[in-house]
Amino acid sequence: MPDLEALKEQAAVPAALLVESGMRVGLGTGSTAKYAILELGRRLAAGEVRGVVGVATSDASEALARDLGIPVEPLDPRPLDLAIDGADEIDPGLNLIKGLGGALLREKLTEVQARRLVIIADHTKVVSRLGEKAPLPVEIARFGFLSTIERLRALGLGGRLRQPGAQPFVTDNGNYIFDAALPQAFDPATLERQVKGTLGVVETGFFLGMAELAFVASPEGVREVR
Ligand code: ABF
Repeated sequence: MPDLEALKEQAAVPAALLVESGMRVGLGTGSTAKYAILELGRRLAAGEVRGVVGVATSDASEALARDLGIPVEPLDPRPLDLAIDGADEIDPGLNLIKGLGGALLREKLTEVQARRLVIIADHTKVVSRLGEKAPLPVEIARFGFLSTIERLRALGLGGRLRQPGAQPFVTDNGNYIFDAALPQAFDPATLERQVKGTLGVVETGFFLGMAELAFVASPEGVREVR
């Protein structure tokens, strides 16, 4: 059994090495992105880079960055030089499913503004088609959420409201998440349009055509996927 924590760190470190002085960097969310933030904090503290500013994709990543002394600014309309984030699934064309960590809306808002989106992952995230292992997280408004779920089911999507305990999971934006089970065969771009066009849907976890590069770590080493 490979040590997944070690692999996450091995994927994250080369991505953090892409950060140069003066860059504005999108800081991802999740257990892999955490290692990129840690490495960036280390590089800033060591004086390897200066004047780097982070734009965080979650309250948790913002808190971690601030703890490490990385200045954090809110997202504004200026482009980001680079964003580094994890993913739940990566297909051969670098299309992604994200959002099992619950931060998909802020991630997409941030990463769409990045000149380069670099994904970091261990090898278990690589799939031959999206939906192979993970559901598609869909962020939906709380108001009328049962009606929204009915509309999603009418598109042929199975799945369930994310509810880890007695109450539904609530995102940083105050919304719920419907984890949609994807059909065997579908066109991601078409399904993205249909789901996004559904009343009550705020955003989906499809990140299609956004990533430029992925560092994928396996027991054999770190592979670059472009
Ligand atoms: C975020 O973290 C998400 O988009 C994705 O859901 C998740 C991956 O988390 P981990 O690296 O912990 O597997 O980037």
